[in-house]
Amino acid sequence: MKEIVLASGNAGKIAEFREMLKGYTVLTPKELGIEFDVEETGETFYDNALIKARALFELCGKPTVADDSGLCVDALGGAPGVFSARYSGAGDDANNKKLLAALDGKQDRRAHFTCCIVHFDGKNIIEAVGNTYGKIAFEKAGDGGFGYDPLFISDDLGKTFGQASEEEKNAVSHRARALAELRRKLNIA
Ligand code: ITT
Repeated sequence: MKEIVLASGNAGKIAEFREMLKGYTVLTPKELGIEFDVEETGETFYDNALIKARALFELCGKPTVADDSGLCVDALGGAPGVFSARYSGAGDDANNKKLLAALDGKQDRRAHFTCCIVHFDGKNIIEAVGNTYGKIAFEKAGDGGFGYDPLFISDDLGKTFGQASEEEKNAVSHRARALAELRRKLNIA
């Protein structure tokens, strides 16, 4: 089987990539004994995913795959965007509070999650993008998922990602959609 190295230590992401990339052996830097911690200094999701995929390729010499994702809120000009993880500087709870404060009094609550995946084999770059659309709630609902999930009311599900089961979220999520596009581009049946 072809090997591919995933630039992440996030257990949930690793499981999702393994599930979606059947026919590939998905390895992690940790499994290869590689310390991998790259600063995401890019201005776009694509830049950050490419920075991670290239840096990991330099370290392991095998084809790599990396992703970057985040929440883009229309009324905030697309913020927090690439800064989603670092929005408040103090973790998920504080990020959600900061988002609610930023939208205080605003009626336009439209938002989307984006995920950009880059596959790099030392020569060619393959990019795959997935989006999922919804609205930012006025207060948190549900405690499933992570990050902004309790505030994101999915248009597809009619409830927040925090209220959704893992299967429900994975059926419509930005990451699952980007992975589906990557499968198509890699010709995985
Ligand atoms: P890596 O180690 O793989 O980089 P990460 O948690 O930093 O893991 P991302 O950079 O892809 O992952 O995610 C950036 C942030 O965007 C993440 O910390 C959340 O705040 C937000 N985010 C991304 N996908 C999300 C989702 O499905 N649900 C809720 N929040 C999400």
